[in-house]
Amino acid sequence: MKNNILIIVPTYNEIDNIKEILKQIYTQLEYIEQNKSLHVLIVDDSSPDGTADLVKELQADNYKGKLHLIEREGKLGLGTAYITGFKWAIKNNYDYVFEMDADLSHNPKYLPDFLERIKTSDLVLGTRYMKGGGVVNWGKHRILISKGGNLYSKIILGLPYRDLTGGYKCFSVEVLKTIDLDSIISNGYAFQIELTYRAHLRGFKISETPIIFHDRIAGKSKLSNNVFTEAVKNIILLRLKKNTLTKEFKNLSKAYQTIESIKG
Ligand SMILES: Nc1nc2c(ncn2[C@@H]2O[C@H](COP(=O)(O)OP(=O)(O)O)[C@@H](O)[C@H]2O)c(=O)[nH]1
Ligand SMILES: [Mg+2]
Repeated sequence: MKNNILIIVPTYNEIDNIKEILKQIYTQLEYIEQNKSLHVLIVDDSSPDGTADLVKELQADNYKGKLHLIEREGKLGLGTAYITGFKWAIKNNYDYVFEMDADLSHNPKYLPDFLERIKTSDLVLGTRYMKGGGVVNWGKHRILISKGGNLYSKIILGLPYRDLTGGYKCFSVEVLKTIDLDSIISNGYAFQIELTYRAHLRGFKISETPIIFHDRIAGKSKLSNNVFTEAVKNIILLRLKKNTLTKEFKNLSKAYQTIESIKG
């Protein structure tokens, strides 16, 4: 059976990176396409540097039918960019959905590792803090924020995974269909943690694959201090909502059981 894979890449001012990331993704294509189809969806927030125009050129010239673009009106945040992408992926019947940054921090050479692991799990997390993983070119300050954020969320939410803040992930589409995407509260730094927490509470099998994360060379980071404040607050809010989230899940599985019993 052929699997349809979608890689969602959110962009804001990534004109210096977009061509190269697509080239690297599609270099993996030869390997992957033997039994799968691979498409990329760029979600661009009206980047003033013209990222979307370059994507349109590439759509016409290099990647006909394999490269898709959603343009949003203004910078609306990373989380909602992904939610827009997830809904598009569900509507268009993809089986596996990746999250990947445009700035070459997430090396496409790891795509086959994710695809191997997703065969036996529902969500695969690209993990920096495990054997074989790592971070290159990040200052001490950024490493501290990342490790601190991980430890904080791990303790408060009681999650066993080693890298909760990373944004290189592969979802089986069933996970995205099960999560109530419209009720996600985080848009910035906490978005990745919230998605994993919700998948975990819903009992999905989550596995980890090592990645080496390189800091961007071109363009600027869009992380601002208010996304950290959002993260600190939202992790607590999510913990407080745990019972509601779990109950929602129980109700959902009860509904499924009822449907199954009617069917069967
Ligand atoms: N569509 C969209 N993409 C964004 C937004 N903020 C960041 N991105 C993209 O999300 C990815 C990660 O952002 P980045 O600034 O590299 O974050 P960092 O690696 O944590 O410093 C990059 O591909 C950005 O272009 C946003 O508001 N909207
Ligand atoms: Mg980055």
